[in-house]
Amino acid sequence: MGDPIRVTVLAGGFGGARMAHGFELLGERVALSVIVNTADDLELHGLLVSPDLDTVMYTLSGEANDATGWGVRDETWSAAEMLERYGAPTWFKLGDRDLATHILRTAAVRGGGRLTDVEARLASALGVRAKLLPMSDSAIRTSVRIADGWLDFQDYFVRRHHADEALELRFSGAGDARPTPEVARAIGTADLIVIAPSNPFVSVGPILAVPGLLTLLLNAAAPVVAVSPIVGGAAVRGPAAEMMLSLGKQPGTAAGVAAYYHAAYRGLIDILAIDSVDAAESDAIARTGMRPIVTNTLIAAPDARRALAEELLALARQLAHR
Ligand code: FO1
Repeated sequence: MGDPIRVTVLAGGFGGARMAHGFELLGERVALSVIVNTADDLELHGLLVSPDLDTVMYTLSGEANDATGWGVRDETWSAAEMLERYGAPTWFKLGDRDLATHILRTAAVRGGGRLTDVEARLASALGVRAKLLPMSDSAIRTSVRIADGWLDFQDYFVRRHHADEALELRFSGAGDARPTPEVARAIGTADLIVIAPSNPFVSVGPILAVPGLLTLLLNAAAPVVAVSPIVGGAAVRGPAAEMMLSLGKQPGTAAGVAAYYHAAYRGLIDILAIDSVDAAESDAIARTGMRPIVTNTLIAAPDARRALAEELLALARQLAHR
């Protein structure tokens, strides 16, 4: 059994967590780092909530609520019911078990700790093997401009059910942010870098907007494989296809994903994994300079997640002539 393959996944919430879980399921064969978007984060009832970090952590620990795609399974809502009685906002639901995460994260960060350090403590307490790495330890927050003005991300995404057309994005705080040393190391030492099937605009975009992070990726020795978040003209979940039109100015298709990533991050992506239903788009994708691989990218079931991870691992070995 050779050394573990060092895999670094860039992930948002839903699709990103599932892709990362596929690699976590490969156990000792993989030394996994997951660089997670933190621009969805919000403060609620005085607590710091990091939805994508928590979705990845719960998914990798096997405790995710797969039905909702966020939070913990077998959750109870006593605290939320009490908050409701007090007239506190409850449009963004925090379950009782989930609250424990926010309480400890908030205490650690308010006490001067780094988000990276508290995430490491929480994740290892839940038995997660992977290194869960916030893209940056300083606050970056996504805002979305819709027809009648700017919205905080969760207002757009949850309160208004991402029903508004997204006309522009802003990542406030990005200018002052830097990749953490752990993020830089995870990119610099990787044998394989995977851009998960997350929303290219509001999940992958903020990660690549951290000053210096894109340069680290462009200079990395490892091949960069992206997995299309759009399958058959639609996102598995969320507004990625609609945003591909309104923000990416590309068709909401797998080929549109390739064209957008090529235009926005030229030279970053070596390989784009698309689903079998989009096989006909391979030539259009190849014309962007990315090598298309056609496989099953619908990874709702753990077996499918592991199979896709296996396939990308085999690809990494091939590319590295291991
Ligand atoms: N999404 C919802 O649609 N409704 C919610 O009430 C909600 C609560 C929530 C609590 C914790 C958490 O980690 C995620 C939560 N999400 C909820 C999902 C969240 O908006 C998304 O996971 C990301 O922000 C987008 O990837």
